[in-house]
Amino acid sequence: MDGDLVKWDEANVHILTHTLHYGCGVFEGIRAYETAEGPGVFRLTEHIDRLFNSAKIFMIDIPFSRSHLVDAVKQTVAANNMSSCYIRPLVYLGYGEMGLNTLPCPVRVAVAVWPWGAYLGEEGIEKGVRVKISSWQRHDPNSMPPAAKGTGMYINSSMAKAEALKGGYDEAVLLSPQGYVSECTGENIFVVRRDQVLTPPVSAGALEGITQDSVMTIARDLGVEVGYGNILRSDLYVAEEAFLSGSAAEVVPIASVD
Ligand code: PPE
Repeated sequence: MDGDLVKWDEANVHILTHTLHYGCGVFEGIRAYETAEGPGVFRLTEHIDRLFNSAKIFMIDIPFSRSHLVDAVKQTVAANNMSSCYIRPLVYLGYGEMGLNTLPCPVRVAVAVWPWGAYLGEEGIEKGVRVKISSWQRHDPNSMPPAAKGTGMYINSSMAKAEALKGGYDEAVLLSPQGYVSECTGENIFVVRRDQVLTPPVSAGALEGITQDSVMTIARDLGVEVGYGNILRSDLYVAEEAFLSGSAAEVVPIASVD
């Protein structure tokens, strides 16, 4: 936290932490995987770059350099002696001044790590997940910036997730205000049709996923036609295959839609 290693039980914040009240903060979700040379953090630099972009969009000045935060992640993983783990860098506005003006708030940075298994369950990976089109819409880009991974933006995801789970589904698919498929609550979505692989762009309200980019790179390497494109709800119904991607979820097949 803010440059020091802090014991789990002592990693606390004040009740008047600004981000707790107003949701203005940015974060990342990263995984470290077991390798022969110890834990390897997957695409760490890209995640830290996206964290800085998110902060820039919200006008939050991170009081550390990119390389400092890259080191902080590596040190936190090493200090916790885990061969693989999930990593959560969080930039938040601390206790200082209340009220909606974020500019006077102290900017605080923490990196937490914990073991996190299959995000959508082992069964999800093996059999695929059942998804539902949410009755909640994804953010309008002029009300919440989809390119930013902002803490408060996830209220939208959490409502869609709870609705889908209560309805007996595993995950929700959100549509943009324009009616295009945007993404899932914490994952990007891909649709396969006529040997073409498509995934929604940021303009449809999707986060520019790093796993999404890895999937596209691997597809291209395999000679598969892949690209960003607008997808309609009906494209999901007639798709030959569909899947979702994310750091926490990894790559998970979609078994059914609605
Ligand atoms: N869309 C959203 C809305 C999203 O939250 C994520 C990651 C993605 C797409 C995929 O992006 P990437 O991880 O770069 O491939 N969601 C993170 C948070 C999950 C959570 O429950 O917390 C994650 O996967 O770490």
